[in-house]
Amino acid sequence: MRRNDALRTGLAFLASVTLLAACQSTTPGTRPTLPQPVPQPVPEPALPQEGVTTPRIVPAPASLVIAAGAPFELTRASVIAVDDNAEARAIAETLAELLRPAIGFPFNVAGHGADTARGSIRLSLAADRATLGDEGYELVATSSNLRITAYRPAGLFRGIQTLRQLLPTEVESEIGSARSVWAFPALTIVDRPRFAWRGAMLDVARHFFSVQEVKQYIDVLALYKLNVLHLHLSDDQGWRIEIKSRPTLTSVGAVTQVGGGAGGFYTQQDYQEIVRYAQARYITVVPEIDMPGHTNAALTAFPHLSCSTRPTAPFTGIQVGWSTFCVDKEETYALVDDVVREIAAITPGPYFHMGGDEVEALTHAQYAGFVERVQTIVHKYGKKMIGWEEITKARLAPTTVAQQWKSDSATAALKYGSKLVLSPAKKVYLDMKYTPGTELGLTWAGHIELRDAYEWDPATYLSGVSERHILGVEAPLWSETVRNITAVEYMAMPRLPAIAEVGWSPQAQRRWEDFRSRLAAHVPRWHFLGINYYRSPQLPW
Ligand code: NGO
Repeated sequence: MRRNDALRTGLAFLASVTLLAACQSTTPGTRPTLPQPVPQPVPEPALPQEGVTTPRIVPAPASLVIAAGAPFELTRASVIAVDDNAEARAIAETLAELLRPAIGFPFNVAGHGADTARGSIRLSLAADRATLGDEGYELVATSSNLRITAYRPAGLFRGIQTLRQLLPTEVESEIGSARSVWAFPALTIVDRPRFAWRGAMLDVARHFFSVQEVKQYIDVLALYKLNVLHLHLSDDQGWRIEIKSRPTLTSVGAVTQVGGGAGGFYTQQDYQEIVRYAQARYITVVPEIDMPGHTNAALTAFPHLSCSTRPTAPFTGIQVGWSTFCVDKEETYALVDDVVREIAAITPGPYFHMGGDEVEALTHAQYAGFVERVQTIVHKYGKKMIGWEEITKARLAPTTVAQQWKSDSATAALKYGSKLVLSPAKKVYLDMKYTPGTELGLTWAGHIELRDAYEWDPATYLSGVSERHILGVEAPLWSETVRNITAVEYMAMPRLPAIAEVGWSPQAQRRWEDFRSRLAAHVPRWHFLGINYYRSPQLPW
């Protein structure tokens, strides 16, 4: 039968909805039977058949033009041809591993010169495509083949996420799908991110998350082209990373968490495993050691460095602002030096996050002096510093980044030539409840439904702060009420893809109505991937 080239928006959407109806979102808190959803055969639309899916890409590409002519279709003979470049080849293998289980075709990875059959995929690095930037790519699909071109390997990796989303959702299944046609319209996409920093923060201090759980979160970040994983590695309730020169930080400081559970910590080897897993997905890990406040766990190991208003003891509550290092003691800086040195040595990314938020027990001068000394230590170990917006009380280096979260105080960073990462709590704090009825989460910054997380423009959010001052956006997920990865996903999905689009897509391209219908088509994908989510009434189910 000849293929009808017209887009079948309605039919593709109908197929998604049918699949959706067969599944239910899971309540947070436990991970019951979700991880291996039973792939439901998607009923093929009656007429015209074909199974050519409509592009529903999140984040929206900078430019997408559907071409006339027959669709692109994968075939049993499709190969993945790739440049003679180790990184590009690894990306090609990643793509082949994604496609094989569901589709069942061999998808051999071949050299660039390979004589590629119809339906083949070619991944190329092009030195003359600098305009695509580090993460941009061009994807051209025709009835004969598909080509992804990038200037850097990261661009190829982002490009294969787009390809993944162009294919029917069953591509995410780990077992063979009944689908016979794997096709989407001929098109050209030219895409690159709006902001260089598109992050997600996970608080592993209030509740500890295993390496496996962090990897699961990284998988979600990768699908939505996020490129920074900020790990909040210490707080009053727990110190979560091994420091070999200071073993008591973990033997004493990691033993509990909010609510009194067992806590835990990453060995340096564990941390490096997370870093490598993220790196393979072109995601930079930014480690945070929060100081001088939020340090009770460290102070249980080094009580003589405590200038807190209450005695140090394991803390399992959620009150903030009361703990602090003695910033006037030299020994404090020796501890900070050891910590920064060891973490910097196992962190390939350029940043070290010093926290710096919510210090109520120090004077302005004491606080600013501390931040400036930590900044010097961070530089000594070859990293740039980032800290929460309070650090703008200190004299910052131009390379230091201030992370806005609650007010416009971050704008003080601009006078030092520093840039901002925007994490406005009212928009992107993933620990805020969606509605008053949400079981998990806090409410101090309000309720954040999907639309709230989506409808804002970083370039107009703070007066006096324009696009060029902004390095990017980041969605923190504080874990006072969030105990495991299923609960993390419940709070992150569907808001995290919304924030990913805020960070990636040109503002002029973003429309709420369009976004919500694109995102709704992703939900069956989450079912296949075993990703939990909140069933927002704002999505067209
Ligand atoms: C604040 C606070 C955190 C809390 C969080 C809860 C910042 C930067 N400091 O954000 O310690 O966990 O709110 O929403």
